[in-house]
Amino acid sequence: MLSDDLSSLRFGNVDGLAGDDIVLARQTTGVPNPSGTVMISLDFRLSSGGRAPGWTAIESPYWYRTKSMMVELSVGPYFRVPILMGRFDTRPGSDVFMLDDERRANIYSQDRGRFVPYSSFRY
Ligand SMILES: [Ca+2]
Repeated sequence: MLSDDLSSLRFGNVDGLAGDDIVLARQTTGVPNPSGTVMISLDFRLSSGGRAPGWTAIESPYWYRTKSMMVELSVGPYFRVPILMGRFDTRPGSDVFMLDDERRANIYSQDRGRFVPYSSFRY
């Protein structure tokens, strides 16, 4: 039985091996402390071809958001980080596209092995 929320799953051929892969993106948003700072973390995992018996950790980016940033960005403390799959560059395989808390794009591709900035301006 699958115990994870299906909205945390994305599909694409990230690893370049036959078959679409399942990418799990589990977001955790902490409770704001008295000064209004909150930690947001994402746990990205991949199941190659959707067949692997377990998940392979991709990357677990995290950041802290302050109260002033929430006001500036007009987002609440519990917003979900937008995550998409697709081909966003010329490198092989699907990329994982993520907008961070400053609404800047980052993409992950298998050959880079980590998220890298994809935009200079906020979306
Ligand atoms: Ca694959």
